[in-house]
Amino acid sequence: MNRFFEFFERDWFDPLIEVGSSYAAQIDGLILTVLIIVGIWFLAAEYIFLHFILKFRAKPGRRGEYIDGKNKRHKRWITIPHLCVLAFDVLIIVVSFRVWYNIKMDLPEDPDAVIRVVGQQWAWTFQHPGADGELDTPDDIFTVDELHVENEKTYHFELQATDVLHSFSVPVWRIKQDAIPGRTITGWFQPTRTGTYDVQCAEICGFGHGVMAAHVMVEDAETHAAWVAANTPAAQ
Ligand SMILES: [Cu+2]
Repeated sequence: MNRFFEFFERDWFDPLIEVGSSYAAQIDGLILTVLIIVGIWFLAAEYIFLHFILKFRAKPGRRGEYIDGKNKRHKRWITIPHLCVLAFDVLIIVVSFRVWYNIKMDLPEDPDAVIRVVGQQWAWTFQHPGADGELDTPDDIFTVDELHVENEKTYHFELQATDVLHSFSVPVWRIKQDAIPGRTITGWFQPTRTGTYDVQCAEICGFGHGVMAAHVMVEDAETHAAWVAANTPAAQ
């Protein structure tokens, strides 16, 4: 069974959108699984549909027949696909639960750092822990629309919103998490590829929603340490 899951958890979508976090391939695998299952059913249904349209098309001398679906032979056209759909539903639930558990329910212990992400109309504020690795200390680094993280490190994030609903979305990491005023939502990620990537708001949050874009810079250890050193606020 594990080999089955591994097949779907490869970087299949990488040519379309980079796979930039430890769990991005799992999300892609889930999408691919659903796509294949639904795709096969779609093609089968269309094939049968078109086949019957041609087979039973009007012909001179043949009268139309009224089918009420009470006949056992006719009923099978409903019950057999219905049972198959239920079986595939169970498969999708099993596959998605694994992914859901790993990403949303199981928070890795002892993260390398915790960052705070605050959405407001219409910008993202990021609070980085600074050199001491602790949030809410004087050396915290605040940035607007620019998140800096170190590659291959495990992060927890505390997501907040100050005004209305926003949604913290980082496509290359396959993160999309709603931010809700009055609540702190904790999640995690582990970047696996350096570079500059898009952060967007994925929840219509007002007039400026479309321009609520930010960037995440995933840096190697050296570059990140240099950034932290250069941006640490002067001691008071
Ligand atoms: Cu927003």
